[in-house]
Amino acid sequence: MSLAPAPTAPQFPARIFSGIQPSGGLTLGNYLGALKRFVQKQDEGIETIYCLVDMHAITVWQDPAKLRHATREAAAGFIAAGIDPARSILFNQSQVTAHAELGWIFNCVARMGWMSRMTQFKDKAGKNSENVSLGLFAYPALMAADILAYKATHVPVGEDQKQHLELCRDIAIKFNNDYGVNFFPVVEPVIEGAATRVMSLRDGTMKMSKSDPSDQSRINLTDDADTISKKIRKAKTDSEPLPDTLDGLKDRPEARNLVNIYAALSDMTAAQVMTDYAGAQFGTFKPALADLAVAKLEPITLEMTRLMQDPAEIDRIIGQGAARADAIARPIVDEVYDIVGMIRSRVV
Ligand code: AQP
Repeated sequence: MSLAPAPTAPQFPARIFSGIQPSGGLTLGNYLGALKRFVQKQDEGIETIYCLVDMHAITVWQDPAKLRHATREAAAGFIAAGIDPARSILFNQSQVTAHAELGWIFNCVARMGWMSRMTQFKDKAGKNSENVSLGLFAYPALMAADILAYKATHVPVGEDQKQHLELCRDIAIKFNNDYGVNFFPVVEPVIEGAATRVMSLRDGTMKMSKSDPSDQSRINLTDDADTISKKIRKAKTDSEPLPDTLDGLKDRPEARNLVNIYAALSDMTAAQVMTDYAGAQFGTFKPALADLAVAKLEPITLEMTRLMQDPAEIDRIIGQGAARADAIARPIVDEVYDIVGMIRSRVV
């Protein structure tokens, strides 16, 4: 699929940036909403930069040993899913200081009112908003820095990140206006596919999430074939057969979710799945979905396990990616300092 031009093109050539938090193991939601599409973009030959956003992960408490493990495991997940570190830049955020530096400048561009409207902050903070970290509140400004430190033009994400990308656009526009420049592109979200919002297997109205306390709510990319099958067979559904058309799934979120997952895994549309399974009971549909999920995910899981046996090699790959990312971001952020009026005269 070709990319819609960013509004400020052609000054900004197409460049893709996206990231995933190593705040736990990767889920089927991360795979279908993000990773699978990251690989498609790479294979279309567009310049692709993918980041394990460890600085975002610590906006909520992370045990240091688990964070290190999750970062390596996520890198292994990217590679096992088809990201080629020679063609895409793959690295962890904290190794490229441009992110934190530009993040601070964007903290001074973004407005409190904008940030207060972010639904993900409200969801994650819940009733506890006085007690969560300042970083969790500022998260979308750092996310804008992640993207704009590379002047990325397109950002493939799941549906849940749409509001953060709108804020990224607002930050770019305000920076350009405040300083009278056309420096940052106004990014285009790329939200495509049949599963832009994979829902929990226990509650079709909640997003499948790596931090959901119930492991039964999600499929982890580290789950073995048996576990994947069991989770799908036990997924919450109603007792009606599948209808003939998508319209018939309107008030059946759990059924709709399983159809979407089937469609995304098999590269079909949800409407095509309905045609194939019209009238089918879940006793038929769930085993078919379980077989499909195992066929698609098991090779990834096995390759992740193999890669995780050599953590030093993973560190080497993301270290090399960080050096390549830094070479792009450093001059951009240095130019930002200049635009903002900061003196850069340190003797090196
Ligand atoms: N359920 C989902 N369906 C579709 N896409 C999803 N993504 C995440 N969950 C789903 C997409 O994966 C990318 C990386 O997301 P993230 O891990 O950085 O943050 P998140 O969206 O907050 O994911 P989680 O699993 O819910 O993490 P926690 O529990 O740590 O907050 C994004 O493109 C996202 O859209």
